[in-house]
Amino acid sequence: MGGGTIAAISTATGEGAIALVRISGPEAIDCADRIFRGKQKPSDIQSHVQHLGHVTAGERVLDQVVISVHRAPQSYTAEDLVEISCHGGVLVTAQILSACLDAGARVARPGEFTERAYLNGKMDLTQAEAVIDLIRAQTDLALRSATEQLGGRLGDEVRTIRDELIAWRAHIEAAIDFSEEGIGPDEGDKLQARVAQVREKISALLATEQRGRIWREGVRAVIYGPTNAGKSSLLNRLLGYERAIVSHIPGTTRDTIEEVISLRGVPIRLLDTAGLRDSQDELERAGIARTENSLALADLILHVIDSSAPKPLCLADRDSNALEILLLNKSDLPTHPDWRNCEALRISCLAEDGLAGLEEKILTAIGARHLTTESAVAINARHRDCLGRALEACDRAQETMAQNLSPEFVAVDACAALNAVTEVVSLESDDPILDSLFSQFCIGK
Ligand SMILES: Nc1nc2c(ncn2[C@@H]2O[C@H](COP(=O)(O)OP(=O)(O)OP(=O)(O)O)[C@@H](O)[C@H]2O)c(=O)[nH]1
Ligand SMILES: [Mg+2]
Repeated sequence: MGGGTIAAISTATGEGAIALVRISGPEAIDCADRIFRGKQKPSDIQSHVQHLGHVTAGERVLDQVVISVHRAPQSYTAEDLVEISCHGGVLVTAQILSACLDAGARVARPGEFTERAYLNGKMDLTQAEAVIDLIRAQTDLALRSATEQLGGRLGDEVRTIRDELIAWRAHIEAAIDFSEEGIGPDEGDKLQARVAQVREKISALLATEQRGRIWREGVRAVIYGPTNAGKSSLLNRLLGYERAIVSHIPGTTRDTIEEVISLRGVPIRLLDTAGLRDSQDELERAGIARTENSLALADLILHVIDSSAPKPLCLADRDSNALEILLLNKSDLPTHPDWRNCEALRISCLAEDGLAGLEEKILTAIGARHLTTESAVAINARHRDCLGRALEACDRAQETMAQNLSPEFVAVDACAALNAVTEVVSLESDDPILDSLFSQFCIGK
């Protein structure tokens, strides 16, 4: 936490056409008055209108800039906010930031602008989280989901559930207040029906976690197999360009190579790995150890075999629960008898044969039908944790009611469910989860 007026460079570091420096907080406009020279002082200019002028440090002109003032509460942070667009040089932006600091602002922490937007009620927590998702989105579906979440779709669904829980709790409390002998059978049925309904909605949201994880992080697909099978060739084919070195020398790939492709909007993180064989070479063995580590984290294994060569002797046992697709590569060459009756997808990276079938198979294996639904609502791990606790509380309440125990017990669970659901959209300002959430942002966002 920390109040005051903050400043940061909001554009990415490096040379660019323009860069943006932002100042937010009670002194933002005063700060701008101290460093901006133009026809009008920032404190006199109309909100949301751009003005041309110069940023100065003492007598020295640092750059010609365009400035705009966004007066509270009509700004991203709901505070007074000033945006300075300057030339996109590394040094010039650093000097403008430094002028802002000399004028009274302090350096913003990562995500502090968005954190203020959240704390000032401009957005709920799911929307703040959507800001990172949107910046990181690598495929169309991931982007759509982030945009919907930023628009408040997930927050709205969660608030509907919260409202139902509030109504449910009010009924339980009424039952406690007005009846001597607990909840009557009629009332009990109604309360049971209510909780069942809410429970259903919570489970439906929980079920979106898997696709949320896939949209945000992608499916980890590890390309695995013996040396020279054509693993790097497969990576290059799926990517559409020559990313990895391919050669007839076994043991070409040493380090793991990771690239993301989009299969019908589903992000797939392809990992090309060092081929497996008994090797005395220290570097190659380090590469093979990395292959084993990747397998442990895989969602999907693309097991590549050279179908023109005999079955390798040393295919180590793997420790992985991932789905696996067996690929007999080099189908352009005569098949070795060892593979003749093998159930597998036959492909040729050289002749570019069977690759469309492989893409189809990948999509089927990961259940892509569930991933491309109408609704792009998808919860993340933090939401799952909150909703999971809410679901457990509902289950306990149902059980308590079924056993006809005192409504006070039910009220405790109703309260727990309500609190857990509320945490999806808002946390107290001193909650440590907020710090870890906003620290994932870039500085200046
Ligand atoms: N005929 C034929 N050759 C292929 C095919 N795919 C790959 N190759 C050749 O097989 C050799 C090995 O290919 P790579 O892609 O480097 O194999 P790798 O599995 O990555 O090998 P390592 O990195 O050494 O483990 C190269 O000479 C490729 O040109 C194919 O479909 N048909
Ligand atoms: Mg390779």
